[in-house]
Amino acid sequence: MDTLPVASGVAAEPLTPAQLRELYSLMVAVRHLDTSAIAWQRQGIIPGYAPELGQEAAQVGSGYAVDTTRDFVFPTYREMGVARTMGVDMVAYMSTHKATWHGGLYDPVESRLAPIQAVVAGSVLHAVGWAHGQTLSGTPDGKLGVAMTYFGDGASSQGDVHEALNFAAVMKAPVVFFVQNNGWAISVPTERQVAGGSVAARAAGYGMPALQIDGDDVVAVVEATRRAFAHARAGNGPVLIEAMTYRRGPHSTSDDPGRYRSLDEERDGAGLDPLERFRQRLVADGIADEAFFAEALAAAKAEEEQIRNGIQALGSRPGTEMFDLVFQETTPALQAQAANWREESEHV
Ligand SMILES: Cc1ncc(C[n+]2csc(CCOP(=O)(O)OP(=O)(O)O)c2C)c(N)n1
Ligand SMILES: [Mg+2]
Repeated sequence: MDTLPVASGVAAEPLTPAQLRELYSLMVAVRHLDTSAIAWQRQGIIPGYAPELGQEAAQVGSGYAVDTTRDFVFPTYREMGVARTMGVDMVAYMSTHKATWHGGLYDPVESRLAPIQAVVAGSVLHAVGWAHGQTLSGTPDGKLGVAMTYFGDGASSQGDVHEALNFAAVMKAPVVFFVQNNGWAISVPTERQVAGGSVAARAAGYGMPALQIDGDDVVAVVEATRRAFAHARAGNGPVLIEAMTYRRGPHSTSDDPGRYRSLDEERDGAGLDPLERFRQRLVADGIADEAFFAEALAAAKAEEEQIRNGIQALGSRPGTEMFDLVFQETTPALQAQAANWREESEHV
C-alpha cells in the first residue's frame, strides 16, 4: 500500500555503495549486540532484555533516515537498533536493561532519543505533542523537525494510538508513525488483534497517507522513511509506515514462545533472515565481498565486548533519585514516601 503523494523536495538519490555498506555494518553490530544481550541475561549480567532478532532492517533502515540535528525519536522497549543507528551511547542505553536507570542513562535532548518506554503505546502521544511544538515555534528555513514514534501491531489497538493519529492529522503535526508489525504481541498473533489485518489501512480513516512496506528490506525501509520525513518536514502533516517484519525470538528474556507457536510456524512466518538477505544482495550487486563481511563482524564483536565491559562496570544509582526526579518541585506526598523509603531501606 502506498497512499503517500510524491512530495516536492524528496531526496530521490539512491543510496551510495558506501552507504549500503554502512547499513550492513550497522545491522551486523545490532544483530551481534542483540544476541549477546540475551546471553548476558542468561549469564546474570543483566536481569532482562527485549530482543529484536529479525527486525534489524526495520530498525536500522528507519533510524538511518533521522536527522539528529533536528528530529526527535520516541522509542518503545525494543528499539536498540534504532538507538545504535542514531549513535546513542550503548552502555547508557543498556543501563535500563541492567536496571540501573529506568529509561536509559543517555541524554535524550542531546541524543534526540526519548527515554525507553515500557508502557505499550506510551510514546505516541509524546511524539505528537513534541511535533506540534515544532509547528508552533516554526523554523527559519520553514523545514520542520520531525518526530518519529515507534509502536507495535499490538499497541495499535490501544486508545492512545487512536488519539495520537487523530490529533496529529487534525493539527498536521510533523510525525512519522513507524509501526513494526512483527506478527506478535507477546503470545497473541496479529490476526487476533488487528481486525482487517493491516494497521496501514487504518490511516485513511484519519485522513493520513500510509506506506505498507517490506520491513525486512533495509533499502526499502530507508527509502520509505526518507519519503515520509520529507512529507512531514515540508508541513504536509503526518505519515504512517507499517513495516511488515517478524519477531524471530521470544518477546523478552522471560518469554517462552514454545508455549504458543511451533518451530515450524516460526520458520514459515519468518522468511529469509533480513541480514542474510541484504548480504546476498550486496554480493550480487558487487558492493561488498567476504573480506568486508568478516571485517564488519570483527568490528561488531569488538564493540559488543566494550559495551559488555561498560555495563559490568556500571554502579548503582542512589535510590532517592526515584523520588527526586518525579516532578520539578516535590509534593508533600512524595516527601512522605521518600522519608518512609529512607527509614525502611537506609534505616535513618
Ligand atoms: C499499557 C500496557 N499494557 C500492557 C503491557 C504489557 N505488554 C508489554 S509488551 C506487550 C505486547 C506489545 O505488542 P506489540 O505492540 O505488537 O509490540 P512488540 O512487543 O511485538 O514489539 C504487552 C501487552 C504494557 N507494557 N503496557
Ligand atoms: Mg508486535
